[in-house]
Formats: sequence, structure tokens, C-alpha cells
Amino acid sequence: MHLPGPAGPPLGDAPMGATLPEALAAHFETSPGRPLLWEERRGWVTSGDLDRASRQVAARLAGAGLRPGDRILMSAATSVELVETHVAALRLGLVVVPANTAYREREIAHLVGDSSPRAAVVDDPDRAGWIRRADPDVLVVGPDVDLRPGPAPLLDAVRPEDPAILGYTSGTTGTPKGAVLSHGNLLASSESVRLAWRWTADDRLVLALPLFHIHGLGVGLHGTLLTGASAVLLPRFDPDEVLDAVAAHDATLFFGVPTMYARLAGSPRLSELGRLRVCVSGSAPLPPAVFDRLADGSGQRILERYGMTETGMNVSNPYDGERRPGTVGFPLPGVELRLAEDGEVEVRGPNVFCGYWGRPDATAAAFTDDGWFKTGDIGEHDPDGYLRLVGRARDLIITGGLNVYPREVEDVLLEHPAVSEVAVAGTPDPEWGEIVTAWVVPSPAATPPEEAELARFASDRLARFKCPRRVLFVDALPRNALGKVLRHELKG
Ligand code: MCA
Ligand code: AMP
Repeated sequence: MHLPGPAGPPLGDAPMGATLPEALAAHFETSPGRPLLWEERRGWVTSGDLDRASRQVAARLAGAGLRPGDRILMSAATSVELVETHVAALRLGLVVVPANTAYREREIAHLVGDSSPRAAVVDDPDRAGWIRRADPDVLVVGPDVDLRPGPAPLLDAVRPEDPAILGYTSGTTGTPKGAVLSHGNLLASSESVRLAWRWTADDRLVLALPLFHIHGLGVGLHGTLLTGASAVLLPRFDPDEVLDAVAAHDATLFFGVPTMYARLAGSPRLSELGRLRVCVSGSAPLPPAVFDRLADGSGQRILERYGMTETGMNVSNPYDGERRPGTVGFPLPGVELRLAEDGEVEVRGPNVFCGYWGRPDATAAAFTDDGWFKTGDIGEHDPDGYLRLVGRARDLIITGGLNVYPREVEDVLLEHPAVSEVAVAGTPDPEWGEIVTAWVVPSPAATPPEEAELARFASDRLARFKCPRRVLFVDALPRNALGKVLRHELKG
């Protein structure tokens, strides 16, 4: 089945240029005095401030020898400095490699080894040390990029086909691959949600999502930059801080993952969410019960959408018209969508990434012969066309909006001498959506491991959000005749 995209008006030629840096340059020129970003420490920063600061940072990075196409790893908490450096990197044509600040040494070492960055921007001495240990040639700096400036480099000259971001995301193999997003991809994805959600320069977003995933970076930050709107930056999510920011800054937009909305639904101040023009949810399914509690308690009907690192935003509930809980709506402007025979969602459009960095085989496997990207999500359409995501073609746990691949966790737990066999799967949880659960068969020869010892072992090697919250000791794992573990038979 092949449906048109009524989630918004069609994607025409982007009004402000062919790339995000071009669009930004236009805003810098026409409205330098407009408030653009707010943070607690700095107060309001204008469009002109961001222009100047990003030029300075670009001159320092260029002075240190960075050239268009070089990778720059970025792993830091949200701050205006981080945004200035991100914008400097895009304007200079560097390829940004965002990395979760929760990653441990082995996860960071994989990213460094795979993407071979020339520089890294981090806000933590441990992470700085891990990067240097993985590759002593990487130039490691803080988010303020405290380096001597070189001569003013050429800026805003990137072409739509040039790579802009390597977004690391895992496959079933458990080793994260870098999805190459071009400048054209970034612009198409921001432009489609600008149109669909009626995002204008008068909007103000409360941005409490981290800037190291596409949700916060590609949707929240890039959308703000493209539209010439403004954003209040919060370095962490806290329901009170979000609602305080909404009130103090007359915000109009909030984007979050379902765990954030579940926490907002439990706040005694829930009704204040009703002040916002629109609240968008994504990264994981929003439970209809949470949708209803928010609608009843604040009048806010959350607009749920569906995206991926490889594609940016694909599908969205309509801005005008019914926002139907349990569905993700219709293809966004510019996005074509079809369901394969087994129900797998396939998409095509200017938002779809160029391929996995250095992995031609994985890239080929991710596309159909006729060029559609296979998302790995299973969908079905309501009779009137709303898309429901009903499952996944690959093993993936989504906890609090973050993806965890069971294989990666299993590989780590199997390194423990007292673990003979292990299987990891998600089990349902009202706050987190799913929690990571491990079924462990202890080694007969060793003393059975304590749950706490396994948790410590895992958290030395993996980001906290990937570590099992529950460990169940069992005598054997359910397997099929070929010996493959039957994950769907694992019940918490
Ligand atoms: C933190 N913890 C988690 C998670 N986050 N555990 C499981 N899943 C998580 N997502 C751990 C902490 O390390 C801590 O462990 C314990 O849980 C309690 O932390 P808490 O303070 O309650 O958590 P928090 O700091 O408030 O974080 C919850 C959060 C956060 C705000 C929901 O996880 C978050 O910002 N999630 C959104 C991530 C995101 O941007 N995803 C988009 C990717 P301990 O106590 O042991 O230290 S997907 C994407 O980009 C695509 C394009 C899309 O469609 O959007
Ligand atoms: P990531 O690879 O981290 O970008 O995560 C993308 C995955 O998140 C998608 O393939 C979906 O499985 C999931 N996802 C994103 N938005 C939604 C949503 N609204 N409902 C259900 N799953 C979602």
C-alpha cells in the first residue's frame, strides 16, 4: 500500500537555502538581534551572537588543522557553547559524530576507532582520557574550544550531498554503525516538521532532550535554527524545570520521549502543559493511557510522530485534525512510505540517509532493490490511513527513549566468568516503556554470581541505561531446534 502524505503541506523548495548553514546565514543577516537561545548561565543569546561565536570557533578549529570532511566527535551536556561549536562544525563542513555522555570506555573506543575523528569535544576528564587512549592523535577540547584562532576559514560552503552527521546506531550485530546524514538530509527533515507542525519564528521550544541524539539535535535544535525561532536550553529533564521554563519564557513548544510525558502526567502542575501551542512525542511508543491523562489533565493532545537516526522524521500525526493515540499518523511532507508484505515499514525521500560509514554490505542490506529504506519497524494502517507501529523486525529494546540492542548487553555479560549463558530482552514498564532484563544461566563450575555483582560488571563496561535493571537466574534458556534463543518466550 502506498499512501500520500497528509501530515502537512507538500515539501517545496526550502525557502531559505539548500543547506542548514545557508538558512542560518540568512537569519544571521536579516535578524541578528533576535533572541535565539537561552540558558541559565548566559541568559539570552541572539542570532548575531551565535554568528560571531560560531565564526570564532570555526577559525580555531581550522587553525588547529581541521578541514571539511574531517570528523569531530561531540559528547557533552547541553550548553550554549556546545551549540556554538556544533554550528561552527556544520558551517566549516566538518562531520559531527554525536556520542551519548553515558557511554563507557569500550563504547567510546568503538566510536573513535570506527569514525577516526580528528577532534573531540567533551566535558568530562574520563571521556577525554578514553578518547586519547583510543587514539592519541585526536585533538581533545572542551565545548568552548579554547584554542588559538587561525585565519578566517571559508564558511557555509557545504553542498547538500556533503556529509554533516555520523549518527551511531546499532544493528542486530550489536556494533553501532555510523549513519551518514548529509546536509540535504538534515534540511529535508527539519523542513518537513517545520511545515507539518506550523513551526514559525514566533515559536519558542523548551529543549530538555540531550543534543547527542537526532531527537534533540536534528528535530529540536536544527528545527529552531531553520525556522529562526528560539529555544530555552535545559541541561536535564525535570518536570518542574520544564514547566517553570514554559511560564518564565512564554514557550510554545515542548518535545519529549514518552518517559518524560509519563513523569509530566504525574506532576501536580500537569495543567500548566496546556499553555503550550503543541507538544510532540517520539522515539518510543506513547502509551494511549498517558495520552489520555495528559489530555484530561491539561487539555493538551500530544502529537505523536515517528523517526529514526537513519531518516530523521518520517511520519507524524496531523497538526490540524485528529491526533490519534496509539498511532504515529501520516508520512511527513517529502516522505514516501509503504508496507512490505510482512508489514515492515519502508520509506524513501530526501530525509533518508546516504549509507553506513565504511559498511557497504550493511548499507546494501538496509535498502530494497528498488531503493527504499527498510526501517525494521512493523506497521499497519487504520482504514483511514493512520500508521500504527505494531512491532519490530529486529531485536531492540527502547527504554526511556534510548535504544538498547540485546546482543551488545549479552556479549558483555558473557564475559563474566560465572555466566554460562545469557539472553537479554525488554520487559514492559509503566515509566520507562521497557526495561532491560537479563536471563542468566550460571556456570556450573563457578559460584553463582550475585545480581549486584553482575550489575557492577555491566556498568563498568556499558552506559547505565543499557545495564539490566532485572536479572533472573534460570537453569536453561528457551531455544528452538537450531539452538537459537527464543526471545519472545522470555517472560519477566
Ligand atoms: C537514565 N537512566 C536510564 C535512562 N536514562 N535507564 C534506562 N533508560 C533510560 N533512558 C538511568 C540513570 O543512569 C540512572 O541510573 C537511573 O536511570 C535514574 O535516572 P533518572 O535521573 O531518573 O533519569 P533521567 O536522567 O531523568 O533520564 C531519563 C530521561 C532520559 C530524561 C527519560 O533517559 C532521556 O533524556 N531520554 C531521552 C533520550 C533521547 O533523546 N532519545 C532519542 C533517541 P543509576 O541510578 O543507576 O545511576 S531516538 C531518536 O533520536 C530518533 C530519531 C527519534 O525517533 O527520536
Ligand atoms: P533510533 O535508531 O535511536 O533513531 O531509534 C529509532 C527507533 O525508535 C525506530 O526504529 C522505532 O522503533 C522507534 N520509534 C521512534 N519513534 C517512535 C514512535 N513514535 N513509536 C514507536 N516507536 C518509535
